[in-house]
Amino acid sequence: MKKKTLLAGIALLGAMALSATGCASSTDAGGDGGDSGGGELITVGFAQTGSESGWRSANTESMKAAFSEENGFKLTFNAADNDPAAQIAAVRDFINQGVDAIVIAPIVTDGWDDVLQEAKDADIPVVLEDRTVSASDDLYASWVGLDFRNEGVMAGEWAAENFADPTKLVVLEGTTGSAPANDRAEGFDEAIADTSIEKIDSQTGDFTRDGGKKVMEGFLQKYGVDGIDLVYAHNDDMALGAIEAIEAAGATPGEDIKIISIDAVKDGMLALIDNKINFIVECNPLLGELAAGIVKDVLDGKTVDKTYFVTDESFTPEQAAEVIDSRLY
Ligand code: GZL
Ligand code: ZN
Repeated sequence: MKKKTLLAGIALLGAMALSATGCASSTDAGGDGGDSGGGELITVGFAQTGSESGWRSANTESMKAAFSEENGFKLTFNAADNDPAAQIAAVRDFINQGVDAIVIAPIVTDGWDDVLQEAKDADIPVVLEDRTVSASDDLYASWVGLDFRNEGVMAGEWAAENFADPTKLVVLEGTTGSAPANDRAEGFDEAIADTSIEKIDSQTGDFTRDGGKKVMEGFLQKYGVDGIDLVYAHNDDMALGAIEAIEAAGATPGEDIKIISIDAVKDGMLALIDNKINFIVECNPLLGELAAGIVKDVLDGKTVDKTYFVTDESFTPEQAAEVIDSRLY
């Protein structure tokens, strides 16, 4: 930070000298001319996926609360509207701004090698939160996330225990190419491998309620209500969309067609208590505190682990009813 302040100061003096001679540079000198000159805030650029789901809103809230000025941060926030190219451009912006650290919730796993290398060359540490990337882990300081694969296993094991008879399964997949979509599918498939649950179709609903509804409408048209026994939704928002489609088809979600979902956001838990969803595996979005602590440790030169997993629980309707009033999201 010291080095950057000095450089910014020199740039500012240079620009002031230029403007004094009437040929002011068009660039915004230093960029922090408006800085109150107060304490040394850690400047962090946070590249969020977008605002695709209830889970994402809770995660953004948690991150903004943790990377606050009173906690010693100056946060620049970017939401990339689920567009991987826009998200990479936002990270490039952060590098050009010369922030002290960058935090990313990468929409998809691939395509990160170049920009992460640029951050490394610019001596700006990167911490991943929530999802992870396929790039080598020497290109980021740490990943604060969740064990998506285990979330899929927990969902699949519940299905295996509760569906002994031949069962027709359809899957509402998360964003194509994202770590949670890849890993939740893999974990679930492994857990149902030697059961009589047959996956007849699987399609992405992009983690959104509308996406889940549209895909489920397509499945219902293709197979009919009687042709589907079970839905595995990679997140609650898509499960809630599927519930709308099933009810519009005159069937009863949670009975005629059972639903398993992941996230355990408020709306999902309420549908679970209503028995419209039968089982939910939690995916904890409250990662802000942990991520902020790791950014500080990295900037203090401390050694940090490459991976920090936040634990997930799972809920039946009865368990959801017990905890609903005490949950933070
Ligand atoms: C998982 C997170 C996923 C959630 C979705 O940690 O990346 O993205 O499961 C969200 O609800 O959109
Ligand atoms: Zn998760």
